[in-house]
Amino acid sequence: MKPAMIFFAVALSGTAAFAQSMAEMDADGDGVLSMAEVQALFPEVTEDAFASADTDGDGVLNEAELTAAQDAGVIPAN
Ligand SMILES: [Ca+2]
Ligand SMILES: [Ca+2]
Repeated sequence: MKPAMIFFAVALSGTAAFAQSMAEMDADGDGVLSMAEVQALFPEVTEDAFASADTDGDGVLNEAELTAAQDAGVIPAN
């Protein structure tokens, strides 16, 4: 792949660093994070913290909820 094409691919994928972080945390690859997946990396995240991050209450964190929780400092960003 030519360098210009690699740049284009990275630009298309948006925030590459976040995508990698989500992929690393999502152990079963279903695109959302369960509390077990979050706690596997961040044992300090409590059930209450997870619940506050899970704004739609479906029991898992999607990308938007993860980003918001990391911005708010509820879940560590790395
Ligand atoms: Ca998952
Ligand atoms: Ca949720």
